[in-house]
Amino acid sequence: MRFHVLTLFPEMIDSGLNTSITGRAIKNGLIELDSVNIRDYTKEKHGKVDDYPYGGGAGMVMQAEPVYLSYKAVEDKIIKEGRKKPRVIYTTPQGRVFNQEIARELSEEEDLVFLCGHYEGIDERALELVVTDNISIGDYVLTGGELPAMVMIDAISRLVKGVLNNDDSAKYESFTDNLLEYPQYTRPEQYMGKSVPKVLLSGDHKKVDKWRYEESLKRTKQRRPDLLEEKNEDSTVTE
Ligand code: 9D3
Repeated sequence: MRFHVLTLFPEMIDSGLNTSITGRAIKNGLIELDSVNIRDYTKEKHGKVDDYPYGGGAGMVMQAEPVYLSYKAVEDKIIKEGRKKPRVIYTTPQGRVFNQEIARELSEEEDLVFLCGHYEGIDERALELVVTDNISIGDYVLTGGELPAMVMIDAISRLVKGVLNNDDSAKYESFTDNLLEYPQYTRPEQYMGKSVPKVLLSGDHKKVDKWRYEESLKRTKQRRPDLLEEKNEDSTVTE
Protein backbone atom coordinates (compact mmCIF):
# COMPACT_ATOMS: atom_id res chain seq x y z
CA MET A 1 0.00 0.00 0.00
CA ARG A 2 1.31 3.42 -0.96
CA PHE A 3 -0.16 6.45 0.83
CA HIS A 4 0.36 9.86 -0.78
CA VAL A 5 -0.64 12.87 1.35
CA LEU A 6 -1.09 16.32 -0.19
CA THR A 7 -0.80 18.84 2.63
CA LEU A 8 0.65 22.17 3.75
CA PHE A 9 2.02 20.37 6.86
CA PRO A 10 3.93 17.28 5.68
CA GLU A 11 6.02 17.21 8.88
CA MET A 12 2.83 16.68 10.89
CA ILE A 13 1.96 13.60 8.80
CA ASP A 14 5.53 12.23 8.90
CA SER A 15 6.02 12.71 12.63
CA GLY A 16 2.68 11.08 13.45
CA LEU A 17 2.96 8.05 11.19
CA ASN A 18 6.70 7.27 11.41
CA THR A 19 5.96 6.10 14.97
CA SER A 20 4.83 2.84 16.60
CA ILE A 21 3.15 0.19 14.41
CA THR A 22 2.77 2.35 11.29
CA GLY A 23 6.41 3.49 11.68
CA ARG A 24 7.58 -0.13 11.82
CA ALA A 25 5.44 -0.97 8.75
CA ILE A 26 7.04 1.89 6.81
CA LYS A 27 10.57 0.77 7.80
CA ASN A 28 9.72 -2.82 6.79
CA GLY A 29 8.40 -1.63 3.40
CA LEU A 30 4.90 -2.99 4.00
CA ILE A 31 3.41 0.46 3.50
CA GLU A 32 4.91 3.54 1.88
CA LEU A 33 4.31 7.12 3.02
CA ASP A 34 4.80 9.91 0.48
CA SER A 35 4.00 13.30 2.08
CA VAL A 36 3.84 16.05 -0.53
CA ASN A 37 4.05 19.72 0.40
CA ILE A 38 1.43 21.58 -1.66
CA ARG A 39 3.51 24.75 -1.15
CA ASP A 40 6.25 23.24 -3.37
CA TYR A 41 3.85 23.55 -6.33
CA THR A 42 2.95 27.25 -6.19
CA LYS A 43 4.20 29.45 -9.02
CA GLU A 44 3.64 32.60 -6.98
CA LYS A 45 6.41 34.44 -5.20
CA HIS A 46 6.80 34.07 -1.41
CA GLY A 47 5.22 30.59 -1.65
CA LYS A 48 1.66 31.91 -1.55
CA VAL A 49 -0.96 29.12 -1.67
CA ASP A 50 -4.14 30.88 -0.52
CA ASP A 51 -6.18 33.99 -1.26
CA TYR A 52 -9.38 35.78 -0.24
CA PRO A 53 -12.70 34.14 -1.16
CA TYR A 54 -14.54 35.56 -4.19
CA GLY A 55 -17.85 36.96 -2.95
CA GLY A 56 -16.28 37.94 0.37
CA GLY A 57 -16.42 36.30 3.77
CA ALA A 58 -14.04 35.30 6.52
CA GLY A 59 -10.74 33.53 6.09
CA MET A 60 -8.67 32.31 3.17
CA VAL A 61 -9.20 29.69 0.48
CA MET A 62 -6.47 27.38 -0.83
CA GLN A 63 -5.84 28.17 -4.48
CA ALA A 64 -6.56 25.60 -7.19
CA GLU A 65 -3.19 25.57 -8.97
CA PRO A 66 -0.80 24.24 -6.29
CA VAL A 67 -3.40 21.67 -5.22
CA TYR A 68 -3.92 20.49 -8.80
CA LEU A 69 -0.20 20.45 -9.66
CA SER A 70 0.76 18.57 -6.48
CA TYR A 71 -1.88 15.94 -7.33
CA LYS A 72 -0.70 15.76 -10.95
CA ALA A 73 2.90 15.15 -9.84
CA VAL A 74 1.72 12.19 -7.75
CA GLU A 75 -0.54 10.85 -10.52
CA ASP A 76 2.22 11.14 -13.15
CA LYS A 77 4.61 9.15 -10.96
CA ILE A 78 2.00 6.42 -10.31
CA ILE A 79 1.18 6.11 -14.04
CA LYS A 80 4.88 6.10 -15.01
CA GLU A 81 5.40 3.22 -12.58
CA GLY A 82 2.65 1.32 -14.40
CA ARG A 83 -0.21 1.53 -11.91
CA LYS A 84 -3.78 2.80 -12.35
CA LYS A 85 -5.11 6.27 -11.51
CA PRO A 86 -5.56 6.36 -7.72
CA ARG A 87 -8.61 7.13 -5.62
CA VAL A 88 -8.25 10.62 -4.14
CA ILE A 89 -9.78 11.14 -0.71
CA TYR A 90 -10.59 14.70 0.30
CA THR A 91 -10.73 14.88 4.10
CA THR A 92 -13.73 17.11 4.73
CA PRO A 93 -16.48 17.57 7.33
CA GLN A 94 -18.86 17.35 4.35
CA GLY A 95 -17.98 13.72 3.54
CA ARG A 96 -19.51 10.37 4.48
CA VAL A 97 -18.33 9.29 7.93
CA PHE A 98 -15.32 6.95 7.97
CA ASN A 99 -15.84 3.51 9.51
CA GLN A 100 -14.31 0.02 9.54
CA GLU A 101 -16.12 -0.99 6.36
CA ILE A 102 -14.64 1.96 4.45
CA ALA A 103 -11.20 1.15 5.94
CA ARG A 104 -11.48 -2.42 4.67
CA GLU A 105 -12.56 -1.31 1.21
CA LEU A 106 -9.73 1.24 0.91
CA SER A 107 -7.14 -1.28 2.15
CA GLU A 108 -7.58 -3.15 -1.17
CA GLU A 109 -6.14 -0.22 -3.18
CA GLU A 110 -2.52 -0.12 -4.33
CA ASP A 111 -2.24 3.67 -4.01
CA LEU A 112 -4.35 6.13 -2.02
CA VAL A 113 -4.05 9.90 -2.24
CA PHE A 114 -5.26 12.02 0.71
CA LEU A 115 -5.91 15.71 0.08
CA CYS A 116 -5.87 17.72 3.32
CA GLY A 117 -7.58 21.10 3.43
CA HIS A 118 -6.73 23.97 5.73
CA TYR A 119 -8.13 27.49 6.19
CA GLU A 120 -11.70 27.74 4.90
CA GLY A 121 -11.18 24.99 2.35
CA ILE A 122 -9.97 24.51 -1.22
CA ASP A 123 -11.07 26.19 -4.47
CA GLU A 124 -13.95 24.02 -5.74
CA ARG A 125 -12.40 23.71 -9.22
CA ALA A 126 -9.37 21.81 -7.91
CA LEU A 127 -11.71 19.52 -5.97
CA GLU A 128 -13.79 18.86 -9.11
CA LEU A 129 -10.61 17.99 -11.01
CA VAL A 130 -9.00 15.55 -8.56
CA VAL A 131 -11.30 14.24 -5.80
CA THR A 132 -12.99 10.82 -6.06
CA ASP A 133 -14.16 10.42 -2.41
CA ASN A 134 -15.21 12.93 0.29
CA ILE A 135 -14.68 11.48 3.77
CA SER A 136 -15.12 12.91 7.32
CA ILE A 137 -14.06 11.25 10.59
CA GLY A 138 -17.08 12.41 12.59
CA ASP A 139 -19.29 15.30 13.60
CA TYR A 140 -16.91 17.65 15.42
CA VAL A 141 -14.87 20.57 14.13
CA LEU A 142 -11.08 20.28 13.66
CA THR A 143 -8.61 22.83 12.30
CA GLY A 144 -7.62 20.84 9.20
CA GLY A 145 -7.63 17.52 7.40
CA GLU A 146 -4.21 16.26 8.55
CA LEU A 147 -5.34 14.44 11.71
CA PRO A 148 -8.27 12.83 9.83
CA ALA A 149 -5.85 11.62 7.11
CA MET A 150 -3.59 10.15 9.82
CA VAL A 151 -6.55 8.46 11.50
CA MET A 152 -7.66 6.88 8.23
CA ILE A 153 -4.12 5.82 7.26
CA ASP A 154 -3.66 4.19 10.67
CA ALA A 155 -6.94 2.27 10.39
CA ILE A 156 -6.20 1.17 6.81
CA SER A 157 -2.56 0.22 7.53
CA ARG A 158 -3.39 -2.30 10.23
CA LEU A 159 -5.50 -4.18 7.64
CA VAL A 160 -2.53 -4.53 5.28
CA LYS A 161 -1.02 -8.03 5.43
CA GLY A 162 2.05 -8.19 7.69
CA VAL A 163 1.54 -4.85 9.44
CA LEU A 164 0.26 -6.37 12.68
CA ASN A 165 2.44 -9.01 14.27
CA ASN A 166 1.10 -12.58 14.45
CA ASP A 167 -0.22 -12.22 17.99
CA ASP A 168 -2.23 -9.18 17.03
CA SER A 169 -3.69 -10.66 13.82
CA ALA A 170 -4.70 -13.91 15.54
CA LYS A 171 -6.42 -11.87 18.20
CA TYR A 172 -8.38 -9.89 15.63
CA GLU A 173 -9.32 -12.94 13.56
CA SER A 174 -11.17 -14.35 16.56
CA PHE A 175 -12.85 -11.01 17.33
CA THR A 176 -16.55 -11.51 17.85
CA ASP A 177 -18.79 -9.53 15.46
CA ASN A 178 -19.69 -6.03 16.61
CA LEU A 179 -18.94 -6.58 20.31
CA LEU A 180 -16.68 -4.48 22.50
CA GLU A 181 -13.57 -6.15 23.92
CA TYR A 182 -13.69 -7.94 27.27
CA PRO A 183 -11.61 -6.52 30.17
CA GLN A 184 -7.91 -7.47 30.30
CA TYR A 185 -5.67 -8.13 33.31
CA THR A 186 -1.97 -8.74 33.80
CA ARG A 187 0.31 -9.21 36.83
CA PRO A 188 0.12 -8.66 39.74
CA GLU A 189 -2.84 -10.76 40.92
CA GLN A 190 -3.75 -8.08 43.51
CA TYR A 191 -3.58 -4.35 42.92
CA MET A 192 -4.89 -1.71 45.38
CA GLY A 193 -6.98 -4.46 46.98
CA LYS A 194 -8.55 -5.43 43.62
CA SER A 195 -8.24 -9.06 42.47
CA VAL A 196 -8.02 -10.52 38.98
CA PRO A 197 -11.29 -12.44 38.27
CA LYS A 198 -10.70 -16.02 39.48
CA VAL A 199 -11.84 -17.67 36.25
CA LEU A 200 -8.83 -16.14 34.42
CA LEU A 201 -6.46 -18.03 36.76
CA SER A 202 -8.36 -21.33 36.45
CA GLY A 203 -6.58 -22.59 33.32
CA ASP A 204 -9.97 -23.75 31.99
CA HIS A 205 -9.94 -22.25 28.47
CA LYS A 206 -13.60 -23.03 27.75
CA LYS A 207 -14.67 -21.27 30.93
CA VAL A 208 -12.37 -18.32 30.15
CA ASP A 209 -13.84 -17.98 26.63
CA LYS A 210 -17.40 -18.10 27.99
CA TRP A 211 -16.61 -15.48 30.66
CA ARG A 212 -14.99 -13.18 28.09
CA TYR A 213 -17.93 -13.49 25.70
CA GLU A 214 -20.39 -12.65 28.49
CA GLU A 215 -18.28 -9.67 29.61
CA SER A 216 -18.15 -8.44 26.00
CA LEU A 217 -21.92 -8.70 25.71
CA LYS A 218 -22.50 -6.98 29.08
CA ARG A 219 -20.08 -4.18 28.23
CA THR A 220 -21.62 -3.65 24.80
CA LYS A 221 -25.15 -3.47 26.27
CA GLN A 222 -23.93 -0.91 28.80
CA ARG A 223 -21.65 1.28 26.66
CA ARG A 224 -22.68 0.80 23.02
CA PRO A 225 -26.21 -0.62 22.79
CA ASP A 226 -26.35 0.78 19.24
CA LEU A 227 -23.84 -1.92 18.18
CA LEU A 228 -26.22 -4.69 19.29
CA GLU A 229 -29.04 -3.15 17.28
CA GLU A 230 -26.72 -3.05 14.24
CA LYS A 231 -25.82 -6.69 14.86
CA ASN A 232 -29.51 -7.60 14.67
CA GLU A 233 -29.77 -5.55 11.47
CA ASP A 234 -27.04 -7.87 10.12
CA SER A 235 -24.25 -5.31 10.07
CA THR A 236 -20.94 -6.12 8.43
CA VAL A 237 -18.14 -5.39 10.91
CA THR A 238 -16.20 -8.67 10.84
CA GLU A 239 -12.59 -8.97 11.93
C1 9D3 B 1 -14.41 27.44 9.92
C2 9D3 B 1 -14.96 26.84 8.70
N1 9D3 B 1 -16.03 25.89 9.01
C3 9D3 B 1 -17.34 26.49 8.96
C4 9D3 B 1 -18.13 26.02 10.15
C5 9D3 B 1 -15.98 24.81 8.06
C6 9D3 B 1 -14.79 23.99 8.31
C7 9D3 B 1 -13.80 23.86 7.37
C8 9D3 B 1 -12.67 23.09 7.62
C9 9D3 B 1 -14.67 23.31 9.50
C10 9D3 B 1 -13.52 22.54 9.76
C11 9D3 B 1 -12.53 22.46 8.84
C12 9D3 B 1 -11.32 21.66 9.12
N2 9D3 B 1 -11.69 20.23 9.24
C13 9D3 B 1 -11.32 19.34 8.34
O1 9D3 B 1 -10.64 19.68 7.40
C14 9D3 B 1 -11.80 17.99 8.49
C15 9D3 B 1 -12.65 17.38 9.47
C16 9D3 B 1 -13.29 17.88 10.64
O2 9D3 B 1 -13.20 19.06 11.01
N3 9D3 B 1 -14.07 17.02 11.36
C17 9D3 B 1 -14.22 15.72 11.03
N4 9D3 B 1 -13.65 15.21 9.97
C18 9D3 B 1 -12.87 16.04 9.20
S1 9D3 B 1 -12.10 15.57 7.80
C19 9D3 B 1 -11.44 17.05 7.55
